[in-house]
Amino acid sequence: MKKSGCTQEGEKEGIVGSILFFFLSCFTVTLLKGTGGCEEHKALPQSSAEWLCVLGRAEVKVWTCCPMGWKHFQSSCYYLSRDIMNWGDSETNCTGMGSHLVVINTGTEQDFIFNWAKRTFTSFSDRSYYIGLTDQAEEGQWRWVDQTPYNETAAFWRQNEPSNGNMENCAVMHIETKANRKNWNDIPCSTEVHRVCETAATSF
Ligand SMILES: *[C@@H]1O[C@H](CO)[C@@H](O)[C@H](O)[C@H]1NC(C)=O
Ligand SMILES: *[C@@H]1O[C@H](CO)[C@@H](O)[C@H](O)[C@H]1NC(C)=O
Ligand SMILES: [Ca+2]
Ligand SMILES: [Ca+2]
Repeated sequence: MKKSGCTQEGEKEGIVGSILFFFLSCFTVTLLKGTGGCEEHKALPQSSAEWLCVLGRAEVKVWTCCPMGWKHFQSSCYYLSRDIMNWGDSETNCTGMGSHLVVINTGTEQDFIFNWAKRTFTSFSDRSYYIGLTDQAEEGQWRWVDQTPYNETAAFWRQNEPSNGNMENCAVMHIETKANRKNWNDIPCSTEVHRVCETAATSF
């Protein structure tokens, strides 16, 4: 009952959006939904009660949704934290929100996150963000939290990083105005820094 109600609502919104799309080149709508809603939205963080949905180009007619406060890019939604935590707590916080620490699959994704964090960056102490990459299990064997195979040629380490063997087993993206896209650094996993979480955007 809940499920079909939601599907209908989704379709109705879609139709309204399609009609409005003829008048607006870019139309966004906020869908207000409670926790534990429709099955097709399971990928969204459970704690999120509000989602922001964007209608794709007219010929596609697909709604792509991210939780309120998250940023949509390609097929994912991203969360940039204001607070700081160690790497383990950062990953736990992301999984608690139905996501994981960001897994950077491409240079495009790397550039998007870097430029976004750089725009958000306000002080020198705010310059490190945990990503979902660690070699805690086995020194030198870098692993992504979602089991994506680590690809050396699609890694963006800063010059002379990763640097510190056993002492530094968790990766951050390091933001500085003069930094370029190669900005990863390995640091001690107990260090408290900001984090970037990623979850799949939901389309319907
Ligand atoms: C994650 O951290 C944010 C920011 O501190 C907090 O609002 C949220 O409740 C945390 N979520 C979980 C599941 O720990
Ligand atoms: C590794 O990354 C490079 C550069 O993006 C890409 O060309 C190559 O296909 C990737 N290899 C694998 C196994 O994914
Ligand atoms: Ca990714
Ligand atoms: Ca290092």
